[in-house]
Amino acid sequence: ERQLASSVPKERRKTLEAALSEVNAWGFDVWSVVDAFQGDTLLASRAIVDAVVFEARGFRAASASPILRQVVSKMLASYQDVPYHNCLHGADVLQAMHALLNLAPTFDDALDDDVVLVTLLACLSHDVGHPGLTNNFLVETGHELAIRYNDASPLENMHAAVALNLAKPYLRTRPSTDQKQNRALWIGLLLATDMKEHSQQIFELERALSKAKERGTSYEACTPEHHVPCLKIFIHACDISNPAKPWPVYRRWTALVMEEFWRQAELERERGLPLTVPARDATDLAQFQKGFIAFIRPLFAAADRIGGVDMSLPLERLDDTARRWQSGSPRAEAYDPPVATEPPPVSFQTLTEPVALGDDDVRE
Ligand code: 8BR
Ligand code: ZN
Ligand code: ZN
Repeated sequence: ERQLASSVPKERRKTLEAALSEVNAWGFDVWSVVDAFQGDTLLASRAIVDAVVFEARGFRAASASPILRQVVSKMLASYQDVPYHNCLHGADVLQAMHALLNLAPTFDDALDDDVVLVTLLACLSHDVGHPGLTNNFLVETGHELAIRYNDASPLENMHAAVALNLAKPYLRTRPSTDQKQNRALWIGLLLATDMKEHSQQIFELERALSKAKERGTSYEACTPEHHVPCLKIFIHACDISNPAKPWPVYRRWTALVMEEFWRQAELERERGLPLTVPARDATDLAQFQKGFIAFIRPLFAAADRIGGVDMSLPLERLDDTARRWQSGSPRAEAYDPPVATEPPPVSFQTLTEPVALGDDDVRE
């Protein structure tokens, strides 16, 4: 099955097999797969997606399989080559979703196969075309994406539009009522990855949890009406789950997320804009990460209170990560980020029907 393994030198094949054998676990190390492919993130991402979707989840039996493979390839290829928001992040969120569903087996079993597959593909595609710049930057600079989406979550709207366009060949293999439902689910999941919705998502979940408690019951993931709300919580949790992963895995993601921020800060500086992200020469990494972890922890804690969902492992990891920053040791263990080469592209051309807005991406 693993044709990909043929592109890996023999001496690294064992390492790859060993790494992929952990693909069902929350502590899965994406970086060992990347290392086996000698840094080729596209090949590594393909291998991870294949291991989850076609092997662990067994979707190869689906009659749509060749179409599905093609859709997966196009999604991976539609990511840009930016430090953090590249195809590996998409594959990572897909694997995290698979692992989180494994930690919620009754919920997993209650979901239709169709829903699980759409959810995994939504994870894979949730940041397609990401230019490595924040919504805030796109809006402040009048980027073509901000113009197209009227300053309203331009990234997430673009991810959803591009992803659903690429998904058409797969969706068409389904009966027409499923097509509509699948499309709605996919869009809903992608828009739920908007950080702007973070606090509202927690607020609504906590309200649902306490309402159930007042009634003397618990809020159960398996209840059919709760499937979609829970999947939205799950995709958002997976999207920001790096600090809830083992330290060495988290540390490499953090180097990349910071590199992307630093490049944006350089662009902001060049344009004389106020800095909205930390600058390379002025980042208190421990402080920044502790702040981020404190911000995201309530989501994992609330999700843990959903009946049929076990967030204790992610929560333990999250607390472990926070403790490591607290104790001040991380500097010694710091992962050296890759040296900055080129700034990220500021233009965007993946959409099939670009809006004619003139040649300038960005107002000077
Ligand atoms: P996206 O991946 O959909 O962009 O949303 C998650 C956001 O959370 C990232 O853009 C990034 O701003 C933030 N984030 C993540 Br993920 N990990 C982070 C980290 N270790 N430190 C700070 N921010 C982080
Ligand atoms: Zn995103
Ligand atoms: Zn993301």
